[in-house]
Amino acid sequence: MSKMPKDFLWGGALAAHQFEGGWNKGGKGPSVVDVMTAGAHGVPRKITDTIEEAQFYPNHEAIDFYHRYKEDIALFAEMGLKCLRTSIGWSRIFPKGDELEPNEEGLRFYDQVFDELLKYGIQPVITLSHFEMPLHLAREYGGFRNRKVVDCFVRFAEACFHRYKDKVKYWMTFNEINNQMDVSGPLFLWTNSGVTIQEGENAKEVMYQTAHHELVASALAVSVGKKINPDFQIGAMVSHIPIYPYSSNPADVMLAEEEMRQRYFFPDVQVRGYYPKYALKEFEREGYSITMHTGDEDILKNGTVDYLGFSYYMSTTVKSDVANNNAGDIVNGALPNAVENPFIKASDWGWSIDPTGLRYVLNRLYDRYQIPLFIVENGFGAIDTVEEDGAIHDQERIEYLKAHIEALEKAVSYDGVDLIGYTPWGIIDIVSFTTGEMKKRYGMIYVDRDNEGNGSMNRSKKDSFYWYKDVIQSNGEKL
Ligand code: BGP
Repeated sequence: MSKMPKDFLWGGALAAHQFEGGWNKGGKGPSVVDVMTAGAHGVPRKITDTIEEAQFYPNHEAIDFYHRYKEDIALFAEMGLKCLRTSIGWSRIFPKGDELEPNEEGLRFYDQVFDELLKYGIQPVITLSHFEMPLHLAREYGGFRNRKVVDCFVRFAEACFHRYKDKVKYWMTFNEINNQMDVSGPLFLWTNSGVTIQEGENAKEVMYQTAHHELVASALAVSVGKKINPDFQIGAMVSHIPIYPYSSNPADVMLAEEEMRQRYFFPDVQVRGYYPKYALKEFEREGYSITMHTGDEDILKNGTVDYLGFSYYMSTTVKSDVANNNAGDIVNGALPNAVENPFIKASDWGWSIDPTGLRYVLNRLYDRYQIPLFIVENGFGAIDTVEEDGAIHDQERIEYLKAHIEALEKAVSYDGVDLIGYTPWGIIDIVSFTTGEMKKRYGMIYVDRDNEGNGSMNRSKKDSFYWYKDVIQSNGEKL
């Protein structure tokens, strides 16, 4: 008897700008990601001023799914995927972002992709904005700091909902909308493309104002979507990294509780439909002046989500009596009191490996929101070795995924959590978002391409490809 519901959505996760390539094909306009240089571990990517055609940008060609989508989707079907989470490139549909009519060629590309997926019985699970925005909106409008961009986003959402209303059921509005809470790190700028903080402005106040516009845009999109197809399931999507207290010292426990507010603020608004009191108290205490229009409260209340999608990679730990010793660490940058957790190991990129944390998070989120959850990212970035015979024995990745699937199965079968599906991140090797590298590989399908863009682009199956195929076929019994 399987622990998992028979209709559990075993899938894989991707994001347009990290694998499609075709950055200027089919009428697509430049996206903010198209001007992001490659970085490295601990070396943040840079956003340049202009697109240098000649200069290699990892996202320009990525793994060329744009031209190879039939081959790749056939491989996903061979794995037995029930769904594929990916995103729609906003600037494929609205090249500049402020046009009134969408780009037909861009819409047609996704028609072809979704039809190919559905041919194999693979459900598209679609994120509207996965760290992407047309460069024009970022540069000329200043991103979501400008309320006018709300209208541009809702127009983009409406065009997608109309076009794909019979092909896509599961949607999400913004990917990891909560990354911006870390206003000190580069994630803030990436998540909030185009937002600039002027001399003397308070970064957090700017962030909350920008966030308000995004939260209104998300809620409006939900309301519009439900009118187009009441069967749509539209979710929020957050990066959820639990924060543990280092000890039973009440100061550590309370610090962890307070820090968790930066993880809960966005889903609190998107799931419940109103600002939590702790945030209003912060605005009052810090003297933040957030411009909200009359009617915004009703928009938020009427645009609550149907499920909560989240990414889970790691946990973090805080200790109340240490100074900021994680400055510059992209993941812990926002946690000035972050310390190593002596009970768990980390990956080569410093991301802690904590499968129990996934069961913990599933319980905390389900208790807090009492709506279905969807793990839309989980994975192990690593350097893979191609053997002489072409085999790729990625046993570490298999162990990581096996342990996390055991944890989610316990949350479902033992704790009673309502979980829709599980889509491991990077089902095929793609460009790493934080570093712009190919060498940080998540895939169960290898792509012959390196950080400099060299390689045949040929695809090959790693050991994890066959392992995951068995997991899906056995509905999670055979791990
Ligand atoms: C999440 C993003 C994904 C993906 C993932 C892995 O935050 O939603 O787009 O990039 O992180 O991160 P990376 O690719 O940097 O290893």
